[in-house]
Amino acid sequence: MLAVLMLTMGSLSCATRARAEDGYDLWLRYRLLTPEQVKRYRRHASELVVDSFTPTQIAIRKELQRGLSGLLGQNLRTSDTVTGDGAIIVGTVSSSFIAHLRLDTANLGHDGYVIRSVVADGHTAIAIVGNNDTGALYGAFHFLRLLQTGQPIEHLDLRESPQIKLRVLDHWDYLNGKVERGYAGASMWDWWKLPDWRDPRYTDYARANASIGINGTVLNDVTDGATILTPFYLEKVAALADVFRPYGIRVYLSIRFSAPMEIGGLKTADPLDSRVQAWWRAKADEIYKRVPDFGGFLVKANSEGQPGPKDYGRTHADGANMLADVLAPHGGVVMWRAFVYSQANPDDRAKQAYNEFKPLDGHFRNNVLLQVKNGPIDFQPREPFHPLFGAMPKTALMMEFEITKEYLGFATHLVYLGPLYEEVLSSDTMSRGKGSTVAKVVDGSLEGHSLTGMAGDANIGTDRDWCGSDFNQANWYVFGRMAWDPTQSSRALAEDWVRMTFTNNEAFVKSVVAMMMGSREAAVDYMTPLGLLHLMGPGHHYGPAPWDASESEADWRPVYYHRADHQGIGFDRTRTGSNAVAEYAPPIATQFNDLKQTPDQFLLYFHHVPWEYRMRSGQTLWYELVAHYTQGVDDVKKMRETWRHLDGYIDDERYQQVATFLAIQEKEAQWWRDACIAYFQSVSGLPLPVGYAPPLHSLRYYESLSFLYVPGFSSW
Ligand code: GCV
Repeated sequence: MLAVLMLTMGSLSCATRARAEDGYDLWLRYRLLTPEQVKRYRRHASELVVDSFTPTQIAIRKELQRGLSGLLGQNLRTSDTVTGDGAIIVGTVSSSFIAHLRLDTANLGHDGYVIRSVVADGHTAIAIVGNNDTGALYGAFHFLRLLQTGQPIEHLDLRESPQIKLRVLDHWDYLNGKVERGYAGASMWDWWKLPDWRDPRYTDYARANASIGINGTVLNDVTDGATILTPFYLEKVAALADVFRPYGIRVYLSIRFSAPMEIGGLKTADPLDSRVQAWWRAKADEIYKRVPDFGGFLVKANSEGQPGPKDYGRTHADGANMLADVLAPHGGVVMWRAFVYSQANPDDRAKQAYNEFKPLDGHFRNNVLLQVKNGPIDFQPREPFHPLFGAMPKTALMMEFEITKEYLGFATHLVYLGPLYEEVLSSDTMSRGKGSTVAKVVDGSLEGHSLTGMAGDANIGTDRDWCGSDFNQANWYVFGRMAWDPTQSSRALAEDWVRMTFTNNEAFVKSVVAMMMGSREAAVDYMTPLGLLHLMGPGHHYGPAPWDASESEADWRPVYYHRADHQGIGFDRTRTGSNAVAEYAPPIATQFNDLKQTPDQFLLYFHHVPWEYRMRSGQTLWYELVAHYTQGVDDVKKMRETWRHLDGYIDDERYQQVATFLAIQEKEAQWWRDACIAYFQSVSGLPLPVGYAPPLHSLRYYESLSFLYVPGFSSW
């Protein structure tokens, strides 16, 4: 009997462990620390002192209890006074209990916090004090992170406040449950069961976001239609807002510009029409009645077939301002997307958003943010920064990054996006002299804007691990942390994430961080090196198709972008070409205009270059192209090798999945390399450089591949 019981208990604990390590817990795993750490930390975490019972304070308490009991293996006493050494005191600057500690909390900033080692009532304690409840929540998560990553907590004196005001996830989720460019299952929002059933996953989603400072969520896709604005759905939206509120997260909605016609019975959506304005005003009032802290609207207008103000001969500013006016009395904002280009316009697609919006600088209301993608084309593995950054000083520009890996290998490729975000944010626009970085445009400091924002197109779905792979979680994580402070190092954030998600084992951390940091460059190399971009398969964007000219529109075709011919390759955007360089500040324009000064990584983005051109390395362009493609594949092989050596450091389930996904990545990297080399060789007519293996298959084979039901493509 005892044996049976032991067996059952054994398999139970295995089952529990397996379930617990399926990635659901993200970076909030709170597993028991080492005995030495537990001993060291327990002295500082014996009781939890709180004096308020707001929903956020209750959430803080729950999180600290959950975190500390997991990490330290002991439950915390809760009390309203300090009874001995080792108390953790949590509150806000407005609490009299906190005031009594006499901490310097001046100029803490909205949602800021301090974490200080203090003496309270004669006992040593740690005070976590927020400027408001949400700040205290952020402080609590920061405190837990210190323990999770093995930091000393003996003499704490930390002070933090977000550098960017709106830190938002944009979900490209449809009401029918699909997720555009989603590789992690279906939409998390179970619209059908809402508002009654509030899946506990919504709370865990809010916890995860709050732990990295995200304070807004746009629930639906920018092309989702108008139905979300009907009362039936607004009631459901309100239920989600209720779940997220204690975690400091506001809900926003993507709206369709033609909603007054689609669900309002009007004959027009002209923003200057008074009936249209009245309809939106009433709609805004209705929303705020249900969701008093509603954040506002996200709008994709006159872009890729979406309706917009230009349908009525009005400008983007007319459209945005009309919506801004109805939201302003409630404190809401409009996030108006600058991702516009038109196939009717023969000009270089890279120039079109700038040409459209630059003249509108200074024409937007002060509750409008112009949401600009990081690069001028569309979230490619590498693009130069968008020329609108630094070019519209009188407009609040918010950054839009893509977290979901539409162009970077979907769920399976290990590509850590921190270096991409960091590269863009640290780019110098030179718009106000040296040091005018994109980060300073986005955090408002360069041009004196207080309304600031950063949006990330989410990679989250119903998959148990949320993001389709364990390593994709790092991209959600790094987005949030960089939105909090856009000057942070992607390496340091990768390290935090690895420690919290896997283990503090130094050998593991070192190897995995190095692997993550090199992963984006590897993907650039095996997909689109030397400034190439947009070489992927049509529509679904899966795999290589540099030959493809099947898309209906010229600027959806890879051949539009690489322009390879017998002489050379690349898009001439110099002054004698499309002159896209002129959209950058003069010193940058001069640099990019000059073939010799253009960094290799942007070479073929700005120049059409002969195949035999001598690169900085002394090798020809053709040689370098083949070398980069090959390097990308070799780097993935090295990543697999690194991972092979890490067997045993973490749970088997996550280990095996990463190992298998890396094998997929190697296979697909090889495919990218071979297909691209086969195609470009067919155009250049040049022999492969000595020492480089020929593609595994013929060009015809690669061209013959076609794929149905690729995930994330909404048109199936
Ligand atoms: C939401 C790219 C993507 C689309 C996306 C669009 C956008 O074109 O492929 O899926 O649509 O960007 O950002 O609006």
